[in-house]
Amino acid sequence: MQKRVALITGVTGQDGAYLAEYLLSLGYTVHGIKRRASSFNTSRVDHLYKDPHLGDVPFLMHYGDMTDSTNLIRLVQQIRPTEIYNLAAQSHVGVSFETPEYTANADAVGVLRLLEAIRILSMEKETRFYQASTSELYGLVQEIPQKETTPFYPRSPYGVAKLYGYWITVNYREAYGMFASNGILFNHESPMRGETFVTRKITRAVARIEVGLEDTLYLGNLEAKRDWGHARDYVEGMHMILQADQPDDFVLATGETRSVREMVELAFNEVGRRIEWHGNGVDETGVDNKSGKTVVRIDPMYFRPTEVDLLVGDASKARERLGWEPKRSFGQLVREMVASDLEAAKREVVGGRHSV
Ligand code: NDP
Ligand code: GDR
Repeated sequence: MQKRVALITGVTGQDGAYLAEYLLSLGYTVHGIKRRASSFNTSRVDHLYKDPHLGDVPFLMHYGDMTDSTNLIRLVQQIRPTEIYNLAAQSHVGVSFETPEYTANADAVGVLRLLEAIRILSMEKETRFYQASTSELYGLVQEIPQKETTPFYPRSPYGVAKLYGYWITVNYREAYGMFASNGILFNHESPMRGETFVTRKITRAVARIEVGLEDTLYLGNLEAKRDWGHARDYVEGMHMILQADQPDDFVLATGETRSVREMVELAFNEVGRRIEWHGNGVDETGVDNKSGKTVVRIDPMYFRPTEVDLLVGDASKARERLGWEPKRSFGQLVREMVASDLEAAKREVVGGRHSV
């Protein structure tokens, strides 16, 4: 059998790390692109990495950037991957309002650069391409639940950039016969989720409040509803999408939706605290029944100029054609995230950096 070689852009991110681990477990050689930073930024994949000086290692990392086509062409030429997973992106919706041009460069034109690299190198027939598309494409609610045929109406510079990424992937598939597929993934989380996304921000704050490192969790819109799954289930879906007989576009989702408010309540419940809500709008507060203290407050800074109110996905196509189904429940996800953050918070306390 032909050696399977994967190239993952965004390997240092949440999904990149889980996907690298999964593909290595299947016997792939995995190459990842990491960005140059002034400090170490590979903590999510350090456990997979072995010094290449030791000999033939299955996991290698290369410096690169989605904004540099010379770099992307050279890497694709050197690695000659059989599968490319394009996960690299400025992935924070809120931040995309602050850095719209950079977001478009990395998240939209970056996709084009990679597809062109495949084409310039005449690798259309040997390389399969996965594009990390998103439920943010649906944006303003047009249909519930959202599926592959639901019209798109993105609501942020991030969503608009990802819309280009989605369509350029479809276009290169149709124009050049490339095996290029979109995974339209609804939100997926884990203990490795970035600390500024709302689920991780909540579970981390719950843990730090519990051990006395912090007093208050500041949030924006509590009413937004999301379809939250577990990242481990979703990276397996990405791999399945590239193993299909034909390239195509697939929604991956749990089919359940919950508000940010419900997420807050559930996370605090994990440490035995029940939240009672008082007041309205930006003056609303969450008081915990254990301490009697206000532990949740609203900060208007976290509201977005345009919001996506409700996401809930229908993954029937992926279930029927790929046999994909999420295995982990929302309750399990929240429990795992709170437990992991609690362990980290306790280590910080024991480490003596804080007196509590
Ligand atoms: P993360 O933000 O955790 O990871 C993003 C990765 O992209 C990081 O490795 C980051 O590097 C890298 N990156 C950012 N900009 C560049 C650039 N210009 N050049 C090279 N690399 C870059 O995101 P997730 O793992 O959560 O998501 C993976 C992909 O899936 C993203 O494209 C995201 O938009 C998309 N997506 C995510 C969903 C989710 O719920 N998680 C749902 C649907 C889609 P660094 O570590 O240096 O910052
Ligand atoms: P999202 O995730 O925008 O859905 O994008 P995020 O966790 O950032 O927001 C979810 C919802 O929570 C509301 N919210 C807050 N969000 C953040 N980050 N911080 C807060 O303090 C806060 N308070 C309320 C938001 O307004 C929003 O409604 C994620 C990213 O991973 C994208 O890359 C991916 O494409 C989509 O999921 C699917």
